[in-house]
Amino acid sequence: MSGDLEAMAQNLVAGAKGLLAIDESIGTCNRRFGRFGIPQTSEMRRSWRETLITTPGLSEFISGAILFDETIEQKASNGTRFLEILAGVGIAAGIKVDTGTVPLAGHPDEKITEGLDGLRQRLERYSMLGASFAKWRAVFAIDHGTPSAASVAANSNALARYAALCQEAGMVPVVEPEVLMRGTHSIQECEEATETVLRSVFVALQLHGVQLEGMILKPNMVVPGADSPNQVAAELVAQATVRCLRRVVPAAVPGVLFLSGGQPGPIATARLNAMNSTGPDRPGPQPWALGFSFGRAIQQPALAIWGGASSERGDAQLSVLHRARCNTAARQGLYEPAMENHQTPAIHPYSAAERTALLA
Ligand code: 5MM
Repeated sequence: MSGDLEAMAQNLVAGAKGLLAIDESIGTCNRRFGRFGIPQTSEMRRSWRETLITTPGLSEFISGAILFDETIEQKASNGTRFLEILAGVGIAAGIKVDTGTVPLAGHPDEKITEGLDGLRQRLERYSMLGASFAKWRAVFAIDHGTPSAASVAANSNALARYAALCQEAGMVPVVEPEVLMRGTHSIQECEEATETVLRSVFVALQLHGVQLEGMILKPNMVVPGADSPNQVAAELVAQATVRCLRRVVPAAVPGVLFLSGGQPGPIATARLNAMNSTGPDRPGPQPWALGFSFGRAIQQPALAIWGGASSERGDAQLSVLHRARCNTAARQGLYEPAMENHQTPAIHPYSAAERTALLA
């Protein structure tokens, strides 16, 4: 068993920090830019990622950033490599290594994630560049008859092969099986599907000899479908999520860092907080750290502020810092919705004096 992997995984969850997912593929990033009329160019994507990773004070709340192949060798406008910037503030660099999803043969409504071909060589390159962890995402939609046993088995096997290759390369695998929020399903249906998927993923991980102490799980929270008429309180999401995880996630796994999956930032934060709080309706302490590896729930408000304009960079960074800070509070059960009111007016989480200090 590699103590290095275990230590690296522990570092990713230490200090109530979490991961910042900025690994959108070109298509996804462009779609998100499109909503705000931001030019869909390589230079704008570089500039946005520069804005995110140069946020002053980010490392107080963020332990690692998940990058994309296009980004990992990019530089800030002053010529400093992104990887150097991250290392300079003690943020670990990760890399998305799946190459996206395609329809699963025989199951045209479902997806299989690709990227295993040549992965050993790609991991070697990313590791040489300085990445210490990697990420692979599998997706499962809840619908009539889905997720099917075939898609669960095929994606679990791919996740396990990816994770084993990562550990062989000395990198921590972040294993991301995502039951999508899209649809009208109930929270119970989500719990059932999530349990089925996670159970299968852990059987595959153990079959492939993946060291559980040296990995991170990045699942969805157990929530009702985005279009379900039966939305529920944060406490219910926390109870269902923790109940589901306790049935299937071995205690040896150091951290469960949730994806946000399209939940608005403050809602994802409140749900995470409920999982980490104690009290009669709250789940209480668990064997693994319960944290965050959010993309949209940290980036979205900031992206709207930035809008592609360098003049808005400072305010966008304050928004990133605010969401990261709220999520770190939620990891400790210390988040209160009133923390959102510190944004004046609606976007600024800090006083004028704090802003000046942060941007200095
Ligand atoms: C589920 O998406 C992951 C977490 O982001 P959210 O918190 O926004 O849900 C995210 O890391 C995702 O895997 C990447 O953005 C890559 O997505 P694409 O669609 O570009 O492969």
